[in-house]
Amino acid sequence: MDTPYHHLHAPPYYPPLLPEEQPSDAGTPASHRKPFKGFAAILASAIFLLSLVALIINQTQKPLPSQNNIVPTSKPTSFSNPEPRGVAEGVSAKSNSHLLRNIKGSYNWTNAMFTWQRTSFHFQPEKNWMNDPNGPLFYKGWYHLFYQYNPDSAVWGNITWGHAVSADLIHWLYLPIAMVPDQWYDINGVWTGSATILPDGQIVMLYTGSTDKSVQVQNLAYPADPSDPLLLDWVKYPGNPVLVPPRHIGPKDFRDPTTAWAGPDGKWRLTIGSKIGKTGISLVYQTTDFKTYELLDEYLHAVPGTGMWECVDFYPVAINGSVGLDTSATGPGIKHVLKASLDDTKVDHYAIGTYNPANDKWTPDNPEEDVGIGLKWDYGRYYASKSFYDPYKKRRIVWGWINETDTESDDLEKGWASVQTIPRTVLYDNKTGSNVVQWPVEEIESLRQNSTVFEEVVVEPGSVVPLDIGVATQLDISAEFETELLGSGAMEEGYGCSGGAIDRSAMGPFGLLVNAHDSLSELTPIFFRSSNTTKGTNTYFCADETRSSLAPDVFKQVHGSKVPVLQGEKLSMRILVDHSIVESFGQGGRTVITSRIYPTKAIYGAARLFLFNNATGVNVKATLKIWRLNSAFIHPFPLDQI
Ligand code: DQQ
Repeated sequence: MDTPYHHLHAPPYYPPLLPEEQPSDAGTPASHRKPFKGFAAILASAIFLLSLVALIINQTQKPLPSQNNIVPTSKPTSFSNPEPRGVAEGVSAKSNSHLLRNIKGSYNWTNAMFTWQRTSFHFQPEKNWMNDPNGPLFYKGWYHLFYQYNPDSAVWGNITWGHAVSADLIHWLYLPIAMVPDQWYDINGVWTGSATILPDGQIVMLYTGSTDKSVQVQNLAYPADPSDPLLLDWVKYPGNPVLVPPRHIGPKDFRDPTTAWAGPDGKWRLTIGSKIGKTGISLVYQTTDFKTYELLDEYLHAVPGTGMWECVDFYPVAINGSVGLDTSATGPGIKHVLKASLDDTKVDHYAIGTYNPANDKWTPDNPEEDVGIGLKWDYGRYYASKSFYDPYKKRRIVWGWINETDTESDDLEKGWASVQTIPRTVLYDNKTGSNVVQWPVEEIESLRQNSTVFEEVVVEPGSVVPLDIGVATQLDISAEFETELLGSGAMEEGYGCSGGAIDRSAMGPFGLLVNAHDSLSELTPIFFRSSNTTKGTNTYFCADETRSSLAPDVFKQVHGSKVPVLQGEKLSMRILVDHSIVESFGQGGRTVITSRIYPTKAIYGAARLFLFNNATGVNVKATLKIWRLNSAFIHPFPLDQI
């Protein structure tokens, strides 16, 4: 349903978002100041006129002066070997070299820039490479996160299971590696897997191993000491592998077992992603003991043209309810979400549908919005997500891997790669009936420090308003927008996110500029754009990375999609800014966009926040509450003290 603009590369030089004037100073908190009117309106009109001039000039011209500040260097880059890492091992591209193939040049990164990119409250290891979240679970008072981890380097390879625990999903403590590739059946990597908690509390961990011959098999592991709340030691079942690829499945197309769910006959089921030709499929197995399995003839589901399905996730959601459901829940009032991570495009897609426990088949509610051809789980840099049911707070929580869009050589230089999203709760959206809503877990609010409120700030067409909150690198922003039509409101077709924040139309774009430099030479717009079409009003929620960094060796895209806005709803967004990660939730989490950005100037004390309105036909009135967020101070578990 979104346009395929994600293939577009940012132009090497770009026009300014708005004219390079000093932004109008209207961003004083509501408690201190009233929204600007008289003088500000004149100023805004002047800015608007200038912006029109700039726009006309930009249509016929050439680079922004600030872009010319980039001094080409002779630093070697990793472009000489564009073969994506991991292909030989039987998984697809795990690096981003395919994205960067057409980008020339490299940037003189400094250690200070790299250090600033590290997050303060998102989970990331102390160093080296991380990818998929694995086997999340809640056990004896601790949330456990395992993750694909290379202990030796900042690039994919030698994959082990990193491990961390937290009592609140925010303050994490690193633990020793849980599993390493040390058996013939996983010597090429302890790959992705999921946990199932049996009714008696036993933990069953199933994971994919890449064997000595790079065949993908499924293995069973369990805690060595179930009385240990930290689950420090893991035992690999001596009878591994418990599953090998069935005859009709490629040896490298069989991975990532899901959490198991119990059927009405008491048997457990689990599903494993694969493909037949170009058709993405999800195989279903039944088991009673997790050691022996029966493969069902029918797939849980298959979608032609979607390619290999990785990291399938499958779980129930309540049609009317505000709590999550255990993976085995079925019955009336329940729908099932099927999510697949599409290896070909590196995008997580999902659909909502009905699961029939009698034949273990799932049918999408809307076949035109089937898995892989409809909704994306997150429209930004996000992949390989995995959910789990939290019995403690009765909620379903999903994790996702935020991957890098810089070069491998830069990752090696900075010594780490990738971050996990803030864990998000997932609920069926019973207002629209067509999507889920994702929302940061409530525990993130424990990091909130002082807040600033801005009430009804008017942002006129073509203007930028600084929000006076000081340094803006760790924020939780909640914003609502109303628009006032100036004129008759023409019909417009065809406007979405793809043109980014400089593509002006009557009713957008408008929103916030995060991680923005005072000069506006670096900024990341998170915005709405509505258009009145012959079929009604369409609204898009978008994030434009194309001006997020002056560095040329970073892949920058415009992300986003249509977002449902119901009668009487105001436009609303929530944004978590954590240094180089921006997680944006549109309309209560109906559309979510994660951005990984690499500013060079808008960092440390120079990172600022602005409102902007680049629409031509509406005034925007914004009301915001902005919290500064504390750091989560993620550090090693003091094992020597227990
Ligand atoms: N990552 C794992 C695989 C999975 C892929 C290997 C998805 O099990 O298919 O690191 O990113």
